[in-house]
Amino acid sequence: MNKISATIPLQFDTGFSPFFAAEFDEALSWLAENRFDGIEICVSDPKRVNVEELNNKLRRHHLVVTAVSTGQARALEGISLTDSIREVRESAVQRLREHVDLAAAIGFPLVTIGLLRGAGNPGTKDRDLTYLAEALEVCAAYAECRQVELMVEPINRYETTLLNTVDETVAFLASVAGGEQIGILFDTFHANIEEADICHSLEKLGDRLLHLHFADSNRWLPGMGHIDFSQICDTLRKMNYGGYVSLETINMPDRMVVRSRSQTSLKQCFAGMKEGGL
Ligand code: LER
Ligand code: MN
Repeated sequence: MNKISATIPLQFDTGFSPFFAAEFDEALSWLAENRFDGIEICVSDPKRVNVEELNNKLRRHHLVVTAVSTGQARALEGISLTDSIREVRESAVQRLREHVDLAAAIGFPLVTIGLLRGAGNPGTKDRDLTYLAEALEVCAAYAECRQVELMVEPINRYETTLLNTVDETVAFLASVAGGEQIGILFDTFHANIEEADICHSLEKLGDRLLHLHFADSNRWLPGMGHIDFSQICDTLRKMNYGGYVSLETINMPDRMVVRSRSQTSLKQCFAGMKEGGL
């Protein structure tokens, strides 16, 4: 089995976690009790994080931060890397720099570029991608100096017009100065909508794959929809994937079920593999 992690909000609530931000300490105990190795934290404003307190809590629970999720800044404040207003784009780039600084202070987790890139607009796609390339160029250079790795998450067409598939994302990053240093975060929920063959897309990524979000076809826990996770886990083993598998599901049927079934859900994904264990 790969190392496992789950999304937990640090400052503001998210629909992708069975814990509210105010329950952060309870979430850490739950992760430790359920033998998670790490935590993916949703952070909207990194400057307001008490780094010392966070590091102490993580140490007490023997947890590492696997990734810093950045999309809340757009959801809550409306900033994005592709906004039509230059000052707004600049504030999104500045925010991403602050996420990188936070990562450098809490053990160098990966930093996600998900919905902070914006939802895009079919009519302005070329312009939006130019803005995104300009922003990523600045952020990639900043992250490299601080030894922090960035990763772009292909996201399905109903949430953004920008970078829906693995192929599109890899080709786009090849056109960005410094883009070869940016990895890929692969979310099985998005991939189930956009990829012709989930396992083939994973294989093509090879070492470019830095992190995974696990959610089923309906975004419930793995095993509660129709994605074949045993095939995915088998592919990860063949790829010698050494990164984390992180749960990012909605709270269905309700958050107490998500809490009580998370560990079993992940175990079953890996137990279903055809050849041995990870
Ligand atoms: C959004 O759909 C998602 O999957 C998140 O990981 C991105 O912020
Ligand atoms: Mn995701």
